[in-house]
Order: sequence, then structure tokens, then C-alpha cells
Amino acid sequence: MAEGGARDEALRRAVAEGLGRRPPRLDPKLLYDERGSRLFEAICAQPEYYIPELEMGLLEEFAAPLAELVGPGSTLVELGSGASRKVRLLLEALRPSAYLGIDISCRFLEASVARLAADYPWLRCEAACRDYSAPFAVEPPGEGRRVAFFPGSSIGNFEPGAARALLQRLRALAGADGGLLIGVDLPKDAATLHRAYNDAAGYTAAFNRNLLRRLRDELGAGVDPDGFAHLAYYNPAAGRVEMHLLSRREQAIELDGRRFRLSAGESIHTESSYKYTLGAFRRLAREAGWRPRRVWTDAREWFSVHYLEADTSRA
Ligand code: AVI
Repeated sequence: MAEGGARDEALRRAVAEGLGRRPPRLDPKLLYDERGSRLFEAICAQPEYYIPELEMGLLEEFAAPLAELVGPGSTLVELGSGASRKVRLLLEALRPSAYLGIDISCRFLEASVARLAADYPWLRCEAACRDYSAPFAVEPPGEGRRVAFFPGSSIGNFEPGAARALLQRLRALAGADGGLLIGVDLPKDAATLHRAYNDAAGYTAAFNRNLLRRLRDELGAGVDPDGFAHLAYYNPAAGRVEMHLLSRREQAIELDGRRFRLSAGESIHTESSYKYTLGAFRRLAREAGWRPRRVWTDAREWFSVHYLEADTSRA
């Protein structure tokens, strides 16, 4: 089977499995086709979605002490496409000798890594098209200390057990003297979180409902995206913002001859965004073999950037 066909099959199976669950649930990875990635970029430019600006501010403010901790000649391994202003700021501050970008979206990744290579001729740049939410193999270029960079609080989109497993994989990738620079969103008042995931311009709603368009256009599913409303709210007991697609009426999604029924008011859970206190995140990181070294937060304590080092006492 061609690669695209195999990918479609895997997508079909994942969607059928998720819609068949009670309550129905789809993997948040499915939100990121090309249109979804563009909508996410638009979310990042909305005033209510505070994460990108706060994280960029912290990296700017603390670039010098971070560079001192990391030291010269490192290899920076970014989980993500290399398209952000954040990684450019880090490259200029840390002056690593090599950069590796890892992302599932191959075309996007290759284009952004090619731009980095053109703009930083002194840097050895490579791209590895991988799904880092599952075990993956890569051989980072360069000989220096490996520092993984995982911005944007994307760790919050993993269930805690899967987040721990990913942190363990990054620990193995970074090696004995490696580091991890990771952005983690902090718990805060429900109204601020509600606004951040329900922006007035409607980009988050479009991002969420794009998943249904994807099922319709890519998989030929019988589904009416207008039959669903965007729903996002803070669930304080679970420590996470939940995003759902709320069925406006009784209906069914048809896929490959199967009918997945939804009653009015029933919802499909499409994403969780966990918010970790500083202590809770440090605990999770320690369990995954990391030793917390420094953490920076903004004045309101809305967002945190942790720098962790490999804990060799437990290797
Ligand atoms: C990518 N990730 C960290 C975002 C978040 O905040 O969970 C995705 C997102 N979903 C809705 N808005 C933004």
C-alpha cells in the first residue's frame, strides 16, 4: 500500500475506534492537518490566547542565564517545526553548533528547517519527520550537549501517563549530560482560561470544527460540521481545559458503513490541555528521569519555562 493509503487506513481506524467509545473521543493530533495548523497559528495571534506572548517574553528575559546553563556548542533538538520566533531567539542566544527539528508535518518541517539553514549559515540544520507522540528513533547531529526544546505547553495535550512517557523518551534522546527546556502552562482563574479557549474571533471554534471537515473531506465520512458547536471549559477537578464538539441535535456520523449515533447535547472530546503547578510538573519530570534546574515564570504566574537536566543518579 502507498504511504498515503496506509496513513488514511490508520486515520480511519483511529477515528472509528474513538467514535465508538463512550463518551466519544478523538485524538488531538487529528486537529493538525494543513488547515488546522494554519488555524492554530491564527489562535496564537489572538489577544486572549496568552501562551505565545508570555513564553516569548520569558525566553527573551532569561536567554542570558539559560545560555550560561547550557554552555556553547550544544545541539538543539526542537519538538515542532522550527517556524517560530522562539527558536530563532534561542539559536541566537545559545549559539548551538547543530539544530534538529522533529515534526509530524513533513512539508511544513522541511520548509521551515530550510529557512533556518539559510538564515543561520554557521548552524548545521537537520529535519526528522516523526510522530513524537509515539516512540521514535533519531540521531541528532553534532557532538555537543543535547538540549531538547518543547515549547508552547504542548506537553499539556498529553494525558499525564503519556506525558511522562514522552519526557522519558526525551531523557533517553538527550543522554547523560543533556537538558530539556520546556514551556508549561500554569493553572489560573477559570475566566481567563475560558477566554483563551473561546476567542472572540472564533479561531478556536474553527480549529475544533475543522476536525469534522477533515473526516468529511479526507475520509468521506457522512458528517455535517454545522451540526456541532465548539465547547471549551476548564475542568478544575481534572486540572485541564477540555475541548469538545457538542452535537446540536440527534444525529449520526457515518464512516465506512458504520453509524456512530450522537444524541442532542452529547459531545466528542477532542482535546485536553493540562495545566500543571510548578510542583506537579517537577514531580512528573523527576519521575521521567529529569532533575529540575531552573524555572522562570511571569509576574502573574500564568506561564512557566522549566530548564531540566538529566538525572544521572537514576540512569
Ligand atoms: C498546542 N497546544 C498547546 C494548544 C493548547 O493550548 O492546548 C492547542 C490549542 N487548543 C485550543 N487552543 C489552542
